[in-house]
Amino acid sequence: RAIFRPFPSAAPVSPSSGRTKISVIGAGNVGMAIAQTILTQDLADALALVDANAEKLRGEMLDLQHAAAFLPRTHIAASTDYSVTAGSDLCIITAGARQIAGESRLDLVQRNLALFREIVPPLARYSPESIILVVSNPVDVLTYIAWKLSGFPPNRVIGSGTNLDSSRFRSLLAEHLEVNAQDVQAYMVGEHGDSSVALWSSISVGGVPLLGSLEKHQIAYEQEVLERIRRAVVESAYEVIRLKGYTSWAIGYSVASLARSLLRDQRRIHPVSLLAAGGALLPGVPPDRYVFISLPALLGRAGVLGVASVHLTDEEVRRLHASADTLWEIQQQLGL
Ligand code: 6V0
Repeated sequence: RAIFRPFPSAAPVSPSSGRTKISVIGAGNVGMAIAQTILTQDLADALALVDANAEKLRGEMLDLQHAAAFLPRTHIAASTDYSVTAGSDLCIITAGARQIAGESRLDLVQRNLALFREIVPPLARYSPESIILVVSNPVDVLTYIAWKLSGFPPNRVIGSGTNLDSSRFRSLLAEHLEVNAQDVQAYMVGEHGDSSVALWSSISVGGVPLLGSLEKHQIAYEQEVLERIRRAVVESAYEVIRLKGYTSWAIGYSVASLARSLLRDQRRIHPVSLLAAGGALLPGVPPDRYVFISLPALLGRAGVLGVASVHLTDEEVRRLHASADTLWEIQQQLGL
């Protein structure tokens, strides 16, 4: 069985000028954590920031510019006008309306759809060759919306999806096993957030498959312990929000690692939200159901290059289908 399933229309991207430009839309907590991680990790020659709040935006730009003496040289610009993003290689969208108490998920999506109608078309016009990376929530539906509004091929529209959930998963497993999280391979897939699916069979530590090794050495493991870790991953976001009001650092590093894999053609595997249904990637989902959901993807300069042929249990497939159905139903009501 092939390791990767090819992704539709992974057309090569025409070579850029050699200078790398990243735009971040939304200079809030998340956008600025991403911007600062991109700067410290030397991932771009030019960084453009866009936000609807002109004063806050200028303040954030100046504050970053004043750190120039401590950072790799990057041209930083900011404007409420999208012309500042022209010629971007990567456009990261973090702007989003926050959920109001009592508001349904659909209402939130509708408000963010209105926002994305202002954001995505000018981004696509000013940077027709770029990759769009959506971070705003609910990320899977908004990635679908960005795909529809941009007219870009699916390999160039990605949602940060369960990349962050997976890094939380790895860090909790590493803590449990007392090893470095960088040596733990583990994926969460599906819908970002509460319904994400932990792929237990994918976990390996230093190349040793975890469940297989426990079984071989007849070490009993409680299904309950595994479920507790999965729940802790889901609850960890709520805990951070309860404690500090928002999440920022982990999503900043998580998105910067995606930016590196994409722009430096690293061909690393990240679970990201991609056009998974409406094709052969989620067997059993009708081909005309276009849903963005996270699967482990091979990322490079052209965006999504392929999708890992992961083994899914019947229960995992059932849960992915349930998420795909929910997302599809929401999308049907958007009138896009
Ligand atoms: P925030 O601090 O409120 O920032 C949002 C920013 O968007 C503000 O600065 C607004 O001024 C700006 N904005 C609003 N409307 C527009 C517009 N039309 N054009 C340009 N800018 C606009 O929110 P925060 O930064 O904390 O979160 C941003 C989004 O990221 C939210 O949707 C979060 O739910 C989402 N997150 C997604 C994560 C993921 O893993 N995908 C993780 C964390 C947060």
